[in-house]
Amino acid sequence: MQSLLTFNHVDRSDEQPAERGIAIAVVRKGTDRSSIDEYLDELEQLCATAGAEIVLRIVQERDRFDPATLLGKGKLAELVQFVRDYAVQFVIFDEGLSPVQVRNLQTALGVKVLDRSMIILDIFAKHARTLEAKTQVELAQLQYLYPRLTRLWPHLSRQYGGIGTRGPGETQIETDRRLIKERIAHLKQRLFDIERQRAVQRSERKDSFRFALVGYTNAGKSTLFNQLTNATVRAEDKLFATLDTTVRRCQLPSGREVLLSDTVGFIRKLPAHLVASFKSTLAEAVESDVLLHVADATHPALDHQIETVTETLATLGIEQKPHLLLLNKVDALSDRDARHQLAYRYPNALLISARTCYNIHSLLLRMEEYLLSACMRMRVHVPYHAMRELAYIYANATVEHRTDADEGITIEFLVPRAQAGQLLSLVEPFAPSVEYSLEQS
Ligand SMILES: Nc1nc2c(ncn2[C@@H]2O[C@H](COP(=O)(O)OP(=O)(O)OP(=O)(O)O)[C@@H](O)[C@H]2O)c(=O)[nH]1
Ligand SMILES: [Mg+2]
Repeated sequence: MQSLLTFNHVDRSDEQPAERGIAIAVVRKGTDRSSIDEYLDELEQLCATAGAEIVLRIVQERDRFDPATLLGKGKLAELVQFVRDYAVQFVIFDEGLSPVQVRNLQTALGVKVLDRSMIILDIFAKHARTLEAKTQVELAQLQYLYPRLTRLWPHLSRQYGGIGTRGPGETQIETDRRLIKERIAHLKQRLFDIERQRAVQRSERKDSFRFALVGYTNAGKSTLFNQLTNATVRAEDKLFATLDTTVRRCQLPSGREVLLSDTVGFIRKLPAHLVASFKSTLAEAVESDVLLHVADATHPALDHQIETVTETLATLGIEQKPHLLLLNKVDALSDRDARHQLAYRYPNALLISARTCYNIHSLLLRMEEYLLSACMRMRVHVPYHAMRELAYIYANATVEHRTDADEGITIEFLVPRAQAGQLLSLVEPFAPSVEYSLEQS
């Protein structure tokens, strides 16, 4: 898929220079310096992932934002000069810009003007590989683009020309709008079909206990996923290396198996359209039993990243799900004190390293505890004529004790709560008084 919005991606191997740009944060007076640096560092990293380089950073503190240009007049004039002096091809704002602001700024500066959402969409477009991810990204792009469609955009009919034809007397923009609307409807239908297939796959896995890795982008989710499941999901020092969801079996120390999923990461100010169009990708996390929240313990903005993830989980309506915070990359912490401080600040978290496998066994034991706490313990006497039911119990529960006697077999087993009802109705005909209790971890 082509990028609709921002950079013409260059293959880094063909030695074309990266596009150069200026990054700007417009903040309220009194915003602390470390937060501003954090925002700009991230914006710079986003640009680098998209294939562009930031050559200058500008901060403007204001009490009031100008609705026409966001920046004040004086700062804008200064910026015009910087654009010339540094010979940059674009200017990027950390804030979301309205369509009018983009147009006015572009006119004043004479170069491409971008905001954070555009660059995130651009990276998603660059990294999307599966049909689902590509469809989701294109939908988000078009929904973002639609209200911004002005004469400044290149004509879309060139890209989507095959879908509709130009009606008599229509202006180019009207044609573009109509093409986009039709394309959006088409993409939504395609996503609906993909989601239906996914729902069938998920319902086939309904009986398994499911863990989902979630977290800020680049926290190490895919690296951990590969360690826990022997998979080979792409893990790189790049933002949004993963855009789709993979599910694999994971074996716990007792030999019990659970399912684990790896998915797209979150980021501060993730464009709302993206979250909405990635609904089917995130469904695995939404329907999981327990969330494993992976955070990069070495990142200077650790607290903010954890907050952002918690907020995104709330947007998805799953902030109340049982979850475990994993502070990853502790192998890269400079000293022992840093680990102690983290353990003190986050008493419920587990410090791990996906790279060196530090504390991975403890993580598996914690996962086992979650599994057991969601199980019921049952004791049933099965007569010898009910061997099919016995086989069913063995296939769907974890048998812990078994006593063979003359009149039948007494077994004690753990079964996930979700399946307990079905199992009870199966064994009831020959075991009317089943003993059971909720397993405590
Ligand atoms: N030092 C160290 N680096 C790690 C560890 N875990 C992951 N990394 C590195 O962190 C970077 C990101 O890892 P990924 O596993 O791709 O992270 P992710 O959360 O899946 O990222 P996205 O899919 O891009 O959101 C890679 O360069 C990894 O090698 C760790 O325990 N220690
Ligand atoms: Mg990943």
